[in-house]
Order: sequence, then C-alpha cells, then structure tokens
Amino acid sequence: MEELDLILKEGQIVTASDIYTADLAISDGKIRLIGSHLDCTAKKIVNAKGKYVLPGGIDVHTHLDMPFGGTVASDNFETGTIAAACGGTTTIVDFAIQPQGATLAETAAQWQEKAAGKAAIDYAFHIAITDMNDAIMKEMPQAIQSGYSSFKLFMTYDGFRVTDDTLLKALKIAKEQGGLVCVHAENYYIIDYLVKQFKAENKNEPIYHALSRPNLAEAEAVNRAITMAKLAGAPLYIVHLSCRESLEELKRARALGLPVMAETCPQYLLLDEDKYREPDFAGAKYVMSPPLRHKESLEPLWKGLKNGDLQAVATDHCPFFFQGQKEMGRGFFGQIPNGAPGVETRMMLLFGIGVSGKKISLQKMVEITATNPAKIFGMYPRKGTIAVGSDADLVLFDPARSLTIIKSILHEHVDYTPYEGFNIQGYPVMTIAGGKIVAENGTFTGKAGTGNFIKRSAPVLI
Ligand code: DUC
Ligand code: ZN
Ligand code: ZN
Repeated sequence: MEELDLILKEGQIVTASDIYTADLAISDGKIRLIGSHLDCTAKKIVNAKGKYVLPGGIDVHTHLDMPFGGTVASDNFETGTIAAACGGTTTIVDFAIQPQGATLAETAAQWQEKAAGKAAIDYAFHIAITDMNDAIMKEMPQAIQSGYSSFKLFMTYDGFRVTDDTLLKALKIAKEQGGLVCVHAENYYIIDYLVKQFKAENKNEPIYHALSRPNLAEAEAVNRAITMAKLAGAPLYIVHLSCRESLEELKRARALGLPVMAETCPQYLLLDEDKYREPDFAGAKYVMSPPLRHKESLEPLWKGLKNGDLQAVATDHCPFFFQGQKEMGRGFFGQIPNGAPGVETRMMLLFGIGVSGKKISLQKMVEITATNPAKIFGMYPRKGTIAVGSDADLVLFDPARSLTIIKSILHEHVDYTPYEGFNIQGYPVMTIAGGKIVAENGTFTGKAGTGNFIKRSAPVLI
C-alpha cells in the first residue's frame, strides 16, 4: 500500500446518519481507510480523541469579489477562502454573475480568473443569469455539461431581475438538461413601491430597508416561483429563505411532493430586525436582502431545519466594510450596499449554538452544512460525507472549547462581524482540505491557490 499522509486517531466520526469512534487514514487527498485501531503508519498522526470529525462544511452561497451596489464585495477568493477554511468550510459554491451582454461562457471564464491561483479550498460556481435572451437559453445545456449545473435567477433588483416568463423557460431547460434553478425570491413591485414611499417621506434610516421588504414580499415570490416550477415540472431551490411565511409556502409545496428545496442562513436563525435600530448608523451592518426578520421567525426556521422542511444552511457571505462602503448609504438606506459577512462563522455558530443549544442534532448539522448541499449541487459522494474514496475534506470540533466571537479573531476581510459577542460552546480546531491541514485553532496553515475547481453533476433531489 502507498504511504499514508495523515491518520486521525480515535475521533468521533459524524455523518448525516451516524456517530462512531474510528481511525481515519488519508492519502493523495482522499479518505483511504476507516476502522478501529488501524494498524498502519503515516507521515503525520493526529490524536483526535475527544473531538468530533465532521465532513468539511460546504457553503453553497458566497459572493466573493462581486461588483454590487456601486462597490465590490470586500473578500476576494484568497481572503474569503482562507476565512472559510479557518471556520471549517472546505468547499464554496460562489455566484458567477453574468455582466450585461456577456455569454455564460464568458461569465464563467471571468469568475474562473478571479479564483485561479487564489482559492485556498475547492470551489464551484452557480451562474447567475441577469441578461436572459434566446442565445443564453441555448447556452444553458453547454454550461451544465461543463460543470455549472445550477443557475440563479433574481426575481428582484434592477439590472438583475428576470420576468416570470423567463423564469418559466429557464426552469424548463434546467429540467430537460439535468440542471437546477435557484431563485432569489422577493416581489419587485412591492419593494419598489415601499422604497419610493419611504424616500418621499424622508424615512432614510436602515430600519426602512427592512420595512420596505416585508415577509409577504418574499412569501409571494416563493409561492410564484413554486408555481412556475410546478408548471415546468422542474426542481427548484430557494436561496436565503428568511421568514416563517415563506417556510409555510415551502412546506405546502413539499407536502404535495414537489421537488422544491431551500436554504436558510445563520443570520435568519440568530439575528432579528431590532439590529437595524442600532445607533450611529450601525444598523447598516445588517442591511442585506432579504432583511433580518421579526424575532417570531427565528424558532420556526430552527424547527424547519430539525424537521427536514429546510434542507440547507448557507451564508450569502457578501461583506462590505462599514467604513467607506456601508457608509455610502448614510443619507438613504437604498444606497447601503446589501450584504454581510458570514463564511467563517457558519460552522461554529451551528455547532456552538445550534448543536450545543440542542436546537439540532450533530447529524442534522452535518446534513444541512455538507451532505445535503453536496447532493443538491451535484458533488455527492465525492464531497459531503465521510467515506472511503471521498475527498479528505474534514473539520474537527472540540466540544469542550468555548469562545466569544469577536472580529479580531476572524479572517474575513471586513471591519465587523454581525456575531460580535456571541458565545459558542464547541469550536473548529482543525480543518483538513484535500488531505492537508489548512487551519488549526483559528490560524490558516494552508496555501492560497491550492483549491481546485469542482465540476458539478445533476442535482440529487431531496
Ligand atoms: N443579497 C444580499 O444581501 N447581498 C448579495 C445578493 C443578495 O441577494
Ligand atoms: Zn440573493
Ligand atoms: Zn446572495
């Protein structure tokens, strides 16, 4: 047998279905052996006793180096993936946003260039179609063949949004070609009307961002997207589902047996709209779309995860500096760049609050942070589980370590974290990506540029 690179001794291996004690051996970036008291040697041996060994996190919703709202998201593929690695995430699926007039191939090439030589962990791309026409529709099958098997369509945002007929056509093509359409579901007209009304009334503070995007504006669009998917006979994935009204629409669709899936994000599980009322314009830190919701939505979303109504937790990591970027909107909430950081904190929050707080089980955490994302986005079983032959992408959690999250311990290239002061029980003490230790105790030990592009296959519907 070839020489092994790394053995993790006596860790508690956690998958979406099991927890058991075993040794785990790695070589050439793959998991080679799992068993008790493996009788072999390796270049490096790690004592994993007392630690949980989880599949590395897969974050299927990031925006790195993205031009948006008159500025550019502040993490690039180097800083963003280093932050991800330090937080226990080993694969991201970022959004390649189609510039107006560009082909899908040009869009993909542009984002490949942003990531090449920079990414510290593996990466893939959804293509966000913002300028749909017949030629783009004809290009969708080729994009799917090339490993870009999911598309995002925005139902709101000037310059990005598509009309319902376009959504319907895209869903049909995706269905025929083994692709998946993801939607940002918010009703454009409700938001446009309310934003204009608040502006006319000189209501310019961050709280009006939330008030101009009510729960029903999301739930209506979720319902409409589900209707289109039903008409097309196509699967659908709803990104950043944020409130209980939308969850009700999702549950109704799934109860009918429709292949509709959705993610929520840590911010919708842990933060609420009171944040927009923080003094000195600090509420701008939380301006994102959809906005943070009333407290009433938090528990239903946790319950939705627990019960399997919601399939995944991603971050919508889209950081902008408070100083100089968020401040662009001091005079009017509509000019605050939409987005907040989160790629580094997702896994520690889900473990440290979700699992330790008994809101979800450890296996559920694996399911929603790795296994389901890998299945839905065509990477399973190469990724998303711990099995012989799978990529050696792992995160070790020490359940005994407690920590208060503060910006200075994080690597996200931005001047704040929405989770400042959050106390967590359990911490990702080691991240292994492609068989290499890339982070240890919050320090990056890997190398930028070693991440690989992952070509994705058709979705597995769950
Ligand atoms: N929402 C955000 O808050 N930022 C980026 C894009 C999005 O949909
Ligand atoms: Zn979105
Ligand atoms: Zn997004």
